This record gives sequence, structure tokens and C-alpha cells, in this order.
Amino acid sequence: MERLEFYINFTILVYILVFLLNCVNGNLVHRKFEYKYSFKPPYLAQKDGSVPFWEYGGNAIASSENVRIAPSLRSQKGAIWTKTPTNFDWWEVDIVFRITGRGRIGADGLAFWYTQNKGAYDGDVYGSSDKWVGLGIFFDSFDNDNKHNNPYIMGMVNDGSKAFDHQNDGSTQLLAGCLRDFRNKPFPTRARVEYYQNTLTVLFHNGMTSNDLDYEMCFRAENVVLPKSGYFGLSAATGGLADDHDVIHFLTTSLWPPGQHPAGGSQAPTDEQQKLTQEYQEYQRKLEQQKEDYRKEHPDARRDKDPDEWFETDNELRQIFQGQSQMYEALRELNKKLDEIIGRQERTLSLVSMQSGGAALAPGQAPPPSGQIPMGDTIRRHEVDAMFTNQNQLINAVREVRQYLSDVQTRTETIINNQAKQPTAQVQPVGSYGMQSLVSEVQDGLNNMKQNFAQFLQKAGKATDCPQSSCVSVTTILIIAVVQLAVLLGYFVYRDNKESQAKKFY
Ligand SMILES: [Ca+2]
Ligand SMILES: [Ca+2]
Repeated sequence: MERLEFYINFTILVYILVFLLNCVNGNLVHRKFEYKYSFKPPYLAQKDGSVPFWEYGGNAIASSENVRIAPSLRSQKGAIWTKTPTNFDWWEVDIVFRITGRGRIGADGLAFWYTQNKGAYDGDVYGSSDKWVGLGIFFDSFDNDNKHNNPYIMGMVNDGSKAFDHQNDGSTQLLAGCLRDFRNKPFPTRARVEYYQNTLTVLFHNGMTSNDLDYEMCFRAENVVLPKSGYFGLSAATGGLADDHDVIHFLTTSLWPPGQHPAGGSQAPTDEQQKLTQEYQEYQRKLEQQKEDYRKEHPDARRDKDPDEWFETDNELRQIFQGQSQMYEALRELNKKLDEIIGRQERTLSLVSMQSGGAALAPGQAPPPSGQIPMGDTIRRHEVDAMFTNQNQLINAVREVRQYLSDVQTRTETIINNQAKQPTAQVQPVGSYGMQSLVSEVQDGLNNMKQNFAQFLQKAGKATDCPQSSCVSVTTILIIAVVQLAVLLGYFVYRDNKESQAKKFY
């Protein structure tokens, strides 16, 4: 009975928790999807090429699947802007994009904008206007200042007075940023820009997985003041090097602090929540009723399976689930580490190539302008190729050594096994080991003989006083040696036969 009481108490606790959760939910930030500030496939662009609620220009092309803001051709610029300014203070924008190019280095980059006025479609800052009022988040592919810190993601707030510092990749003006590679990823890369109560947060998803949860922090900045109302925009540009800059999703959600609600729909969400809560409670009640009915109908079963047992099964399931989640977490952690390693490798590679390219520059000479291939590009490739061949040769050599070692090991094992089979080391049967040692003995003997013979020949050559007739001829020595060998072999065979015959008597 104590167990039953505990079970009932536990259920009540769960109910209280659900109730509290609902209360807290009522006080959380309210979110509203803003379709007039969003685009996504399918039917992203209509048949006439227009994107509903958006305007695009320059070299931008919209299809039903994405908006190619700048294509992978030299010196392209394009942009897309919302038609109307925002009517909400706080927001979150999810951008799913792909920046792809055939080269290991690309240019110039993609920009996300939230500005007081719409920018140009062929401006100087990643395809749009300089001296903007508001926020720009730049995905800068090309390393203009040659500090080996691109691709880079950065945020910059401008009051309309600052001209973007291209020579330094904006490093003198940035609000915050992070070094992340966003080019040529297996899955689309994503960025989540949140502006809520003057805190700007930028999260980044590196596109190594398709998992929606794999966002990581790029930066968070507080006390950011942006125009009360503004236009969202995207722009991109290419230089001498060119990437495709494709944006697949642009999803805007307005954020409303507790107590504030979007115009027109203030009560509807609360109703919805209440309805859901009611449905959930109704479902719980029905479940309890069914349990009760089952107990009444099966009084025996009740004895077999008391509530405590159910609770235990529940507990076990929870433990299994927890274990699995831990495993999943560990896997994700590993995945992240792998990503990091790959990222570092890529950075190192670009560093190495940059250094060999940068060596061609005289000190004080300006870094290569945006989108130009560094001087040593072709040589680098050869060097890298040579490095790879060397590495391969090394690997092959190591493999051979390994094989040889394993060969030696197996031989040693057979020897040890053979020895282990013998009770004592007195009798040596002619196994593979016996034969081997015999052969090696004979070989040694022969080698010794050869050496002696060579020495003898040398001496014979020097000793001119030796009369020719009394010196033993080479043929005689050889014949004697062969006869000796034959006798020796004969003896060994005879001995082995005798031993095997002797063994039959056991
Ligand atoms: Ca740059
Ligand atoms: Ca740079």
C-alpha cells in the first residue's frame, strides 16, 4: 500500500509540474512568423521571376528553389531587399545558404542587412551600399588584409558615417565576429541572427551535418541599438575569384516580450494554449479511467503487476533513454571535434599556401587586391603533390615493414609452439623447426667453408714459394667438401629414421 501511495504522489507531482510549465510558458517570449519578411522553397520565385514581398536586382537571379545573389562569374554584384520596413522591434532571422566555388579560395562574400533604408543592388560593400544606417553581418570569404583569418563572419553597426574598411576586412570597425569556414560544405550552412532587447546574437551552423540542433555561438553583443524600423536585405559580390552565393531560406520571426502581443492576434495564441492544455488533461483523465477499468476487469493481473513494478519499468526505460542521450551527446561532441580538426587542417593548408604565395611579395608591398590569385598558386600545387607522393611512399614503406614484422612474429610463434609441445628439450623431432635449423646449420657450415676457402686462395696467391705440384688443387677441396656434406646429410637422415622408428614403440 505504501508503494501505491508513492505512485499516486508521484502522479500528482507530475500534474503540478505540467501546470507550472504552462504558467511559465504564458510568460515566455511570444514568437510570430513574419511571412512578409521571409522566403523559402518551393515556389520561392513565381513564374515571372518575382519573389513575393521582395525586390531583387543587380546580378541576382531568383528561381523556385533559391536566390542566387551573386553567381560564380567575375565581378558580379547583386542584392535582394524586403519591400516594406518592419513593424516590430525585436526579431530573429534564419538564413540557410550555400557558398560554393571550385577554387580553394573564393570571393568576396555574402552580407545580411537590417538597415533604415534599402541599399543598392550594385554597391561597394558585398554588393550593397556603403555608409548604411543599421546592421550588416558579413560572411567574408576573401582575405584582403592577408592575415590568414578568412573566411570570417562579422557584425558591424553603422550610423551612416563610416565607410567600410575593405583593406583590413573591416577588422578596425567590427562589433564582433568569429572565424568559421562556410564554403563548400556537404549540407547548407545556416546563420541565426537574433535581435532581442538590444542584444544581438549570431549563431552559426557549419553545414557538416543536416542536424537542426548543431548551431554554435558565433558572437553575442549587448547594448546594440538599431533603427526602430528597417528593411531586411541580402547582398553578395564576387571579384577576380568567384563563388556562387545561394540563399535557400530567409525566415523572419518577430519576438514579443511577455505582455506585448502582435497586433490583431493577441488572444488567439493564448486560446490555442488553453485548448492544448485542456486536451492534454482530458487525455490524462481518459488514460487514468482506462487503467482503473482494466484493474477492475483483471483483479488477478493487478496482483501480478503492482504500480511499483510499472514505476520500476518506467525507471529502467528512463535510464536506457538517458544512456542513449548520453551516447548521442558524446557522438555529437566527437562530430564537433572532427569538424574542428578539419577546419584547422583547412586553415593550415591555406596558411601554408598563403605563405608560399606571400613570399613573392616584397615587404611593404600591398597585399593582392580582392579576388586575385596569389603569385605562387601553380607552384604550390606541385609542392603539395610532391608532398602527397612522399607521404604515400612513406606509408608504403611502413606497410612493408609491418608485413615483415608480422611475418617474423608468426614464425616466432610457430617456433614457440613447437617448443611448447615438447616435454623436454632433449629430443628434437624433424618438424619444420628441426628441418629449418638443420638447413641453417648446413648453410652456416658452407659459409664458413667459403670464407676459409677465400682466405686460403688469397694466401695461396701471395705465397709464391709454394711449389705448384704439392699445393692442393681447388677441385680436390670442393670434392672433399661435397663428400663431407653428403656424409653429414646421410647421418642426419639415418638418425631421424631411427628416432621415428623408436617412437613407434611408445
Ligand atoms: Ca574580405
Ligand atoms: Ca582577413
